[in-house]
Amino acid sequence: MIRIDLVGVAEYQADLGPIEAQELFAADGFAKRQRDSASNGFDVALKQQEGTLTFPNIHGLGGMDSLVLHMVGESDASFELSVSRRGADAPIVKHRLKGANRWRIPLGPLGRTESLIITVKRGGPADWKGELALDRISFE
Ligand SMILES: [Ca+2]
Repeated sequence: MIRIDLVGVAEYQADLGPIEAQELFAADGFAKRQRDSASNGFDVALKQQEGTLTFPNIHGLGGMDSLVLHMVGESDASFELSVSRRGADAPIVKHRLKGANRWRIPLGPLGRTESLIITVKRGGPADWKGELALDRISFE
């Protein structure tokens, strides 16, 4: 796929294909990491107990209702995932998940443009050993 960058900084186009996690607008607790097996050669790895990733102004979401997370990591790493709209107090969803996987997270009907914050929190001290990273996100 040829990716044509039609949007500027802090703007994403969800209907053109997956959004690379390393193209995030802002991150806290995550670090960009080079990885040959990752989509486009990079992912973002969680370096602390908890981290957030901000993707503002995601366009092209009309008719979509789910976020798909392409995670990388240990199969037994458990974590809490929450997805929020930027500026909102309460998350749209909060789930306990386990393992690196492709997770499809139902969010309910999305507006044409959304600004989302993804929060990942490790399950506990035992989960510190496992690596946990996000390669890319997409919407369905
Ligand atoms: Ca990637």
